[in-house]
This record gives sequence, structure tokens and C-alpha cells, in this order.
Amino acid sequence: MINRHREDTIAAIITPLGVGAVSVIRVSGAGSFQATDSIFVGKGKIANSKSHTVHYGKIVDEKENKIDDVLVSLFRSPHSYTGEDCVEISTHGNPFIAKKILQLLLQKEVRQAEPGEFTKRAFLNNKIDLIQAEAVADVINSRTEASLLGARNQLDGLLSQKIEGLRSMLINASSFVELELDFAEENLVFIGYEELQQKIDRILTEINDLLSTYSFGRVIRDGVNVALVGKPNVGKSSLLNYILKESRAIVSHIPGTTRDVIREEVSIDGVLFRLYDTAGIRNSENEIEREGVTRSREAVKNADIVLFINDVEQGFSNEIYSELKNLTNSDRIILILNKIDKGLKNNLKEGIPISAKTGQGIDALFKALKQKVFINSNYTEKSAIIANFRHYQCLKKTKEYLLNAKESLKNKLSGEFVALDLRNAENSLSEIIGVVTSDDILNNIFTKFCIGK
Ligand SMILES: Nc1nc2c(ncn2[C@@H]2O[C@H](COP(=O)(O)OP(=O)(O)OP(=O)(O)O)[C@@H](O)[C@H]2O)c(=O)[nH]1
Ligand SMILES: [Mg+2]
Repeated sequence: MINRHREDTIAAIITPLGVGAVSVIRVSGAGSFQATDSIFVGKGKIANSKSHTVHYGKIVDEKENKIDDVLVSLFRSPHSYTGEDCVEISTHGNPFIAKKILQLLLQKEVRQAEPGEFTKRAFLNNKIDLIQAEAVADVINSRTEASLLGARNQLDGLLSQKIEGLRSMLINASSFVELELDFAEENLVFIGYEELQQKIDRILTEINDLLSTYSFGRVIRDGVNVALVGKPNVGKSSLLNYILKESRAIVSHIPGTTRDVIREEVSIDGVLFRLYDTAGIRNSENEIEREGVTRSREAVKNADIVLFINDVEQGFSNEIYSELKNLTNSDRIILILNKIDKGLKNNLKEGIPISAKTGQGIDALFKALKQKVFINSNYTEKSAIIANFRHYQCLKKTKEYLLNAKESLKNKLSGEFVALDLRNAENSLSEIIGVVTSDDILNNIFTKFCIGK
């Protein structure tokens, strides 16, 4: 456990810098009450007030000029966001007022907070673990319901609990091995080979389950890349426009209309989809179109899902289908038959029939998209999922050490090797929640925050 963190007092404007109803300045650290009292005139002193109370008064500058009427909320350590003495000053929502008040504070024994420093202090004071600290950034950055839900789950500790559980299983297993080492001279056996093997296997199963949630977690957090591809003129741009409900891309009866990749975002039932309309794939003499087609192929490679669009009249393009299967995993591809409003002229059995003109079949298309995202995810609101690359890497390292431990056991290596592997595994696991973390890791995480968080 890290002890409560005694540091200097910091302050920052924690609301967006613009005109709004209110702006808030947060001050945190042992000197926050004193610093606030030196610029605040109210009924009593903040330093003498109870925690979780709100005080009306005015902020004045060094010449006693009134800057603004404010509300000061105070939180006494450890019952605050950071775990330290903390003050939040709400002013009228004018960036000049907020900046002026911050400046006044900075003339006292207060310094400007660095990005993420409040949350970093919350972590260092054991208010939250590292997973939860990272989730704070995710909650702020979430743009869809699904990503918010995922981030909220993390903040509420779902993943932390899961990792803690795995950690105690691991500590349990390694304690037997360590005991045997301690009593090596007496030749005592505390755990059988098979039993230890089983314990490790059980942890590995859980880790594998968690690792398998990463691709899903990532798309929930960052959005799903969807490429719209096919021959020229099949209606890719028309479909993009229909989904966006606006005339975003140029549509024409002339094949080869779209040359550049057009990217737009849309939220479907709370999941963020990033749609890439591309140039129709064909051999072209035109240099610009050829470059467009190269970009289409790139878009396919980078896509989580590929909508392979065909014109119901022209029929299914086997040639492009095999090309797509060379560029991406075939279970990422959804077959679409467009222009169904013209009537089914071919005996095409595969593919989702749609019309980018009338909107027919678009619901089925959305359903297929969502199915691809949620496939094998077993996702419920109460699932712990991995959505962060750092967590993913730590878990993978843990898994490798556990596999090493199994290998050492199998080869009947001395208990010291097994113990070392298990200790390393536990360290990697602990890194996720921040039981052991280097300054580099911490800085890396917190500098990505915005100022004031
Ligand atoms: N009847 C009918 N016409 C459609 C449908 N979708 C697209 N079209 C027409 O097909 C033609 C080509 O549409 P686009 O959306 O430009 O096709 P594209 O696949 O983007 O073509 P390129 O950009 O050239 O590769 C236009 O004349 C559209 O109006 C549809 O569902 N039904
Ligand atoms: Mg187009």
C-alpha cells in the first residue's frame, strides 16, 4: 500500500474553456483551504468549515476588487476526489473570470495542475486503482452509449475485481511453492504436481477468456471500422448517404465516381461505426482512379468489417470476392445485394438484399453489422472486458509466465524456477491495477488526460 501522498497544492480550471453557465476551478492539496480563504470573502472561513458544505461569497483580488460571486464547495481529506483537502470554486461561466481566479490562486502557494494530476493523486492516495484511473479518461472520451457503458464498468471496478480474483488465485498457487522452498531441507511437500498444474490451468483459462474479449472491447471503446467495397456503380456511395441520412458522397450513374476514401461516423444502437466509402474496384487506365483503387484495398485491410456490395442486376462478382478474401479474414465480410427495388433478376441466394434507394433491407444490414461486433463476445453489462492495449499486454505477459511455469513443472525443474515464473506472472498481473508500477507507466497514462482531470 502506498501511503497518503503529501504534496504541494495544485489548481486548474476543470470545465471547458468557453462561455457557459458555470466554470469550476479545482484546488487540491494541504494548502487548498488557506489559499482559497486568502481570496474569498464569505460568511466564515473555509478552513473552519465542515466537509461537503457549499459556501456563497465573492472572490476578490489583492486590491479587494470583486472578481465574481461564487460558490465554494469543500471536501476534507480523505473524502474528496483526490483524497486530499480539496476545494471547488464555481463561477459564472466566463473563461476570463475563471482564468483570473486561477491566476490569483497561483500567486499563493499553489501551482497549476498538470494533465491528469488530480486523478493521479486519487490513484496515489488509493482512492482508485490504475484501471479505474484509466477508465476516468475513457468515460470522458466516450462518444457512444456502448463505449460509455464499457468505461463505466471499469470505473465501477468490474475489471479490477476480476484481476484481483486472478491475483489471489495466483498468490494461492505460488504460496505453496514458496513454502516448499522455505522447508526445502525438511523435504516437505505441500502441494502435489498435479494439483499445482490444475491451479495454473484454471488461471490460464480465465486469462484466455479475458484476452479473447479484447477485440470486442477495443471496438466498443474506439468504434468499428467498416469498409464499403465492390465494383464501380454498385451503390456504395448511395448506401453511405442513406445511412448518414445526408448527401455526403457524390452519386452518379457513371462508374468510377468515387476516387478518394470518404470516412464518416455513425452510431447505430449505441455502437460507433466508422464507415469508409471507397472507389469501385476495377482495372483502370486512369491514374487517379488507379490510386483510388489502391486506397480501397488499404481500407479493406484496415477494416474490422467489410461490406461487399453487389448490384443485383450485374450479379455477384466472384473475382472481387476472392480478392477480398486475400486481403482480409473471410468472416469479416458481409455480402450485400443492392438495388433490390429493381426486382431480383438473378438467382442470387447469398447476401443481404437491400436498396440504398428505398431503404429496404437496411435494418437487416444493421442487424448483421451488430452481430459481427457482438459475435462470441458473450457480452453482458456485467462482464469484465479488456479494452485497453496496456491491460492486454500485461495479461499476455502473465500468460507467458504461467506457460513457463507449466513448462518448468513438466520438466521437473527445481521449485525455484517455478516460483520465479509464478512471481513474474503475479507482477505482470499487478501492473494492470497498479500495485507495482514504474513512474514511466504512470506518466504515460496521466499525461494523456486533459488538464483539470
Ligand atoms: N434503383 C436503384 N439505384 C441505385 C441504388 N443504389 C444506387 N443506385 C444508383 O446506382 C448508380 C451508382 O450509384 P453510386 O452510389 O454512385 O455507386 P458507387 O458504388 O458509389 O459507384 P462508384 O463510386 O463509381 O464506385 C447511381 O445512379 C445510383 O442512383 C438502389 O438501391 N436502387
Ligand atoms: Mg461511389
